[in-house]
Amino acid sequence: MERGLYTRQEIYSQPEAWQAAMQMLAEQKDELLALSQGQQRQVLFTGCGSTYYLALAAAAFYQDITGNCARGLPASELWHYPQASYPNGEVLLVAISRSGATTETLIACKTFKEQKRGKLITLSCYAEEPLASMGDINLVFSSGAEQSIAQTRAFSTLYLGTVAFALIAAGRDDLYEELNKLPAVGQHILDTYSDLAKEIGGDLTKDRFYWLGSGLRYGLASELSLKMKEMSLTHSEPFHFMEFRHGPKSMITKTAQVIGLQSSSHYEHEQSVLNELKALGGKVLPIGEDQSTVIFNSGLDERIRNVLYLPFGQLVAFERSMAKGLNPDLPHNLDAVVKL
Ligand code: F1P
Repeated sequence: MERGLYTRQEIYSQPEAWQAAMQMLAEQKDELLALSQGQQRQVLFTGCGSTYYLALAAAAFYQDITGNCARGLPASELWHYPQASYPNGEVLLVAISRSGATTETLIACKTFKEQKRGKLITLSCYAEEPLASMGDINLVFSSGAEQSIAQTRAFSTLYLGTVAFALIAAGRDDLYEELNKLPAVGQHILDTYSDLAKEIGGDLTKDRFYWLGSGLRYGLASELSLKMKEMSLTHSEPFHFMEFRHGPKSMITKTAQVIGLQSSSHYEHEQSVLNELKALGGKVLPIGEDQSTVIFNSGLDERIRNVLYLPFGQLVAFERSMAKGLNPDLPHNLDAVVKL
């Protein structure tokens, strides 16, 4: 089997997977609307590994767009530390798992239901796995299903699902419709920047990667940093942009690569962090709507275009893995699902 075959296909087929997800969501929109019209003032998103980072990104988006309190927590925290995790009163739990079979996520959902804490929505990729029949609503994104161990297509497709759900809950039909434009822009990014991803990922003189993302993008920066670790066994860490000055910048060397998930709303502050790191000798690469190196040019609302940061970052991790002679489909020491 050719090295990286599955991961490559999964990364490049994301636009089609997103399109299929939007079609699937259209069929469940009324059901989601009915559930979100209850008193869902407190929402918890949960998952493990990639889907925990997804929970962080989804919670930030949900709170931003609905104004209701939302948090993202690892499923093991809900299971082991319920008192530190759950607020008082009714909660809407949104559980995310590519496999639908991760033990920690299943236990968190089971105890949530037994303790009658509120309603449960599940997002996963396999209808026949246990999670997909545990919720009050179960969303199955089969277009995100994957052969590889590290999540790429599954992550972005499930993330899009949480974004769509939040827009439904917020009654933002205008932004919901805009989501349909994402696949074409995603395709454009993949077509335009694959060589650059190969150049950045293939430069083995770099020995450390930092992914900067704030607000709605911190969970996404965390996921891209995880991709770098899983696929390419490289030292990699995520930070909020402004946090990087508060200590982590001491790690900047000539062999450091910083990738910034740049916003438009705080462009100046974020760019000044990148400029500072460049002056210290690091390599910087900003991704963003229009004033960056990797440019979306989407014309979409800033809050709904976040999924577009993912394909380029995933490609950098993939290319680094290939350049190191590793197989991105089969990360070191990892299983596709953690079953306890
Ligand atoms: C979550 C996950 C993956 C990770 C790993 C083990 O799985 O942590 O993110 O890459 O190989 O499982 P899931 O619950 O989303 O299926």
